[in-house]
Order: sequence, then structure tokens, then C-alpha cells
Amino acid sequence: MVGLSEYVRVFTAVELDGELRRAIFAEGRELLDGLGKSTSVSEENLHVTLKFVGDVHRDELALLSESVAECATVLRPGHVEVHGAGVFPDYGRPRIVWAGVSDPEGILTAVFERLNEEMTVFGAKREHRRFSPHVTLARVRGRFDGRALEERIHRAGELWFGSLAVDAVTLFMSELERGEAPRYTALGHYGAAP
Ligand code: 2AM
Repeated sequence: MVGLSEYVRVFTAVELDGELRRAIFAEGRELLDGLGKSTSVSEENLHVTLKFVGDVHRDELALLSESVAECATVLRPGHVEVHGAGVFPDYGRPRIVWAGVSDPEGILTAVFERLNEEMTVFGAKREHRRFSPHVTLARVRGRFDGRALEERIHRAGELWFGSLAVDAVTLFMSELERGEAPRYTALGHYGAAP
């Protein structure tokens, strides 16, 4: 089979609507402008990761989808707020620049916790860190002025991107091509139990 790998790289996420993606992308560009080497996530690729799974054999995809659907039954549809910006791990040596997601009712955390357990069956690593929902804006690649970014974020005050209605978990396939933006394809959407 030419060009068809037996393994697919998959992750679960909450999708953002077009308006939110536009607002987040535009702000990200401004924040990062002229600060050094970073790769911005393309506007269409912006999302809130729930659980990264990794490479899964194609034969396992049906079972995996069923499991994601089962995890999604704990989702209580509601809203989260996308606001603020920051970096992981710190401004001294930032690697990820993100927009913040606040989830006061824990609706994302509840699904994450289920996925964090269940996805180990498919080879995912169980994460022990506290779940910090965010939208990755960019990945820092080399020389980058983290302190200037800190200053910009501080000066920007409370960045507000919008409210996000959460009613489904999306299972994405991610195809990586050297030198190009990853291509994400939704394999399925799984909503809360009726
Ligand atoms: P993040 O950007 O929200 O941090 C798709 O690749 C998504 O899965 C990325 O946006 C990233 O989430 C997350 N991801 C990618 N590789 C990962 C890894 N090795 N471990 C954990 N999460 C990863």
C-alpha cells in the first residue's frame, strides 16, 4: 500500500468556531510579532486538546472511537471562556504560547479524566499533571524573547476571545508532513448522552 501507513496519530479535542479561531489567531500574531523564532498554529488548526493519544493501528480505530464515545457521555454541555494568554513552562524559556481556557464547572476536566484513563488501553500515556485547558497559539523554535512577550501580555491586560459552547468531543487524525502544518481531520464527533 503506497502512502497509507498502518498507524494513525490521533488525539481528542474540543473544536472552536470560526469567529473564535479568527480572534485568537489575530491576537496571537500581534503578540508574537518580531519576538523571534516560533511557529504559529494555523487558524484552521486552533483547538483545545483534551487527550493526546498517539499512534494507533488502523484496526483499532473502531474500538477507539467507541471508547471516546463512551468517555464523551460524561460531558455536561455548557460553556467555557477563552481569555488571557501565557506560556509553558515559563517566560524565561517558553516553549508553548497559549490562550487560556477557564472551565469553572469542570466540564472539560471531567471528560479529560475519563479519556486519561481509558486511552491508556490504546497506548496513551496517563498524564499525572493537572489538566490545564488551553489553545496552543505557537511553538517556540529557537531564539525568542520570552520577557518581551511577558511584557506584551501584561500590557494587553485581560485579553478576551469569547465564550465557547462545548457539546462534543472530536476525535482527530493528525498527519505530519515535514516542513508543513499538520493536517487535522475529524474522524468523529461524540456528544453527551441524550
Ligand atoms: P496542545 O497543543 O494543546 O498542547 C495535536 O497534536 C495536539 O496534541 C497538540 O495540539 C498538542 O496539544 C497535543 N500533543 C501533541 N503531541 C503531544 C505529546 N507528545 N504529548 C502530549 N500532547 C501532545
